[in-house]
Amino acid sequence: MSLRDDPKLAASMYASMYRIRRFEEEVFEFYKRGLMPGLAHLYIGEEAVAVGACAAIRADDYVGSTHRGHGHLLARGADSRRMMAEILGKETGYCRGKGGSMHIMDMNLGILGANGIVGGGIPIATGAGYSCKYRGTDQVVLCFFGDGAANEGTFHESINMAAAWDLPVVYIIENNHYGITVSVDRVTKEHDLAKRALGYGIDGYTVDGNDVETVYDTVAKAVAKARAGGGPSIVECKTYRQHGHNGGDNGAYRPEGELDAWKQRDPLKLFREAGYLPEEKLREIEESVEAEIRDACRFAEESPYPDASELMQGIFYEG
Ligand SMILES: Cc1ncc(C[n+]2csc(CCOP(=O)(O)OP(=O)(O)O)c2C)c(N)n1
Ligand SMILES: [Mg+2]
Repeated sequence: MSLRDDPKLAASMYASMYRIRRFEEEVFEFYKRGLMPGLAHLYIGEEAVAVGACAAIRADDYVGSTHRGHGHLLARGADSRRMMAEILGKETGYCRGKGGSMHIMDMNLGILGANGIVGGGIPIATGAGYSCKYRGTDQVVLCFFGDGAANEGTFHESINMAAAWDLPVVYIIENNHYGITVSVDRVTKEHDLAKRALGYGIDGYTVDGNDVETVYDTVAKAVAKARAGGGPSIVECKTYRQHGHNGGDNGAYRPEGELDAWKQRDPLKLFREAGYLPEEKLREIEESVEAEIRDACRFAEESPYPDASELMQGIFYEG
């Protein structure tokens, strides 16, 4: 499929990538002003992964996320106002301000939750895949996680089981080349992580994660297979974290020139250069997203914090 033939999809993908970019830039501003409790793990530079992948699934499918989850959630259609309010700890946020950046979830959107435990989302998404199969639906699960998480035990345990049971899960490795300050190349001898799929007897793809069209096409193929009962796949998206691990990390450990080289391949820049949409259309999208993000920031800042009396409410399941 070429995005050139589908300007509506191209426009929605660009809006989504631009929304994530602008949202994250504002999160960083709040962080620097001391208004955001916790850590700011920014998704800047990785937008094409979440947007390409989420465009390939249906409204009733599921998405599992990570500590770097804002982009996944926004790409899935989460409301930027409630997202920003949650990140600032406000009562109008997705979890009434008690989850914060790393625990946002919304089951109405099939979002199984961001997750502060590296690799923790992989078994949860696998369990959701088991649920789809057990219930006899044709739903699928997208499971996002990082190159660092791919070296956790949960990766092996989950994918081995999903493969053996043909569970409808697409495992998306966001290979942004770092786990905190550690380059993936230093801790992993085989740099194409999707090659591990061979060991599980499933399909594996290593793709350019900054090219939204390639991500979309590859994930769509894996989703179609999973939906038809063909079992899981691994899609490794090579991308780059343009900021430090979190807001307090200036990335001084990166080799000189690395960031600049990746900025030349920035996903939004690549989209613009590909010429999927005329320049006026891109500007129109940008203006509308700017207004949305301004509104989300204002909403979040003006919203109240939860009242102290509800401190212990909604913490444990009280079914
Ligand atoms: C089980 C566990 N171990 C360690 C950490 C600390 N930690 C937080 S993020 C991170 C790196 C994760 O790297 P990666 O999976 O590549 O994701 P990225 O941050 O690059 O998106 C680590 C080690 C944690 N949160 N959970
Ligand atoms: Mg990483």
